[in-house]
Amino acid sequence: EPIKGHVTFNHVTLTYTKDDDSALKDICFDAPPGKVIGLIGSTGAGKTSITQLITRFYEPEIGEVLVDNRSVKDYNIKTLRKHIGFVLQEPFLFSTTIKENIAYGNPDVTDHQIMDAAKRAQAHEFIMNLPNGYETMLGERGMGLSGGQKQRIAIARAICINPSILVLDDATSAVDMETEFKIQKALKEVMQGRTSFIIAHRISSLKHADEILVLDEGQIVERGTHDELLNNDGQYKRIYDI
Ligand code: DCP
Ligand code: MG
Repeated sequence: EPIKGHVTFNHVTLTYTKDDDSALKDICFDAPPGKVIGLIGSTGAGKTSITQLITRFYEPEIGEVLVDNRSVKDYNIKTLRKHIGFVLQEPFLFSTTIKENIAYGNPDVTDHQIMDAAKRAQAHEFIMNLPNGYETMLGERGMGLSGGQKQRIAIARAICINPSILVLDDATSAVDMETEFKIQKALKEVMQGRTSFIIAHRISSLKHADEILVLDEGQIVERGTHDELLNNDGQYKRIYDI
């Protein structure tokens, strides 16, 4: 049956290795379908770990992770993962054609849908400017494309997969401003109607989120909208002022 994409964390604690401190401590939040959750905090704070619990790459030591009010443990893992799309800072690309890269994970997709996804991902134009267009062969890990172009291919793929839950892990770092603008536009398109988790170091990428969770050493130290957090005069405000 379809997944609406309602994600709930109930007192989640995650420990990677027994001797280490917990990477996540008592994390609670509720992300209703279609809402945008921003995750911010210093390196090692636990942002990526949160998203990897949704896909069950890891299991919490304490607490539970729910999708549509049902524990992720009760899902068939393949079914669950089919509904969750990832756009990562270092997108996963294969040495095959651009077309195959966009269609990856979605064998039933048509050429028309591939092109439509690429247009929405702000990728169609640069693809058409390549000598072989959609048939252009990529090298290992997408060699031949810039970081921003690879990201837009990954966004086009996510649009084709049509996931209910979307994770954007640091998707716009390390690109110039014009490219960032194009990627932001593409992301807005792919986030449409999906529960989205935006992980960012820069506040500009997540200030429109419905709720922002500020993480520090595995704990949520502040939460709220951009405006609420600026009024708090806490860690978020300090990141903003830098
Ligand atoms: N960790 C670990 N083993 C893993 C992954 C993470 O021991 N397989 C540890 C490293 C950090 C903590 O867990 O101490 C949280 O790691 P995250 O990757 O979740 O942290 P962030 O995503 O917030 O960091 P960054 O901004 O660098 O991506
Ligand atoms: Mg991370």
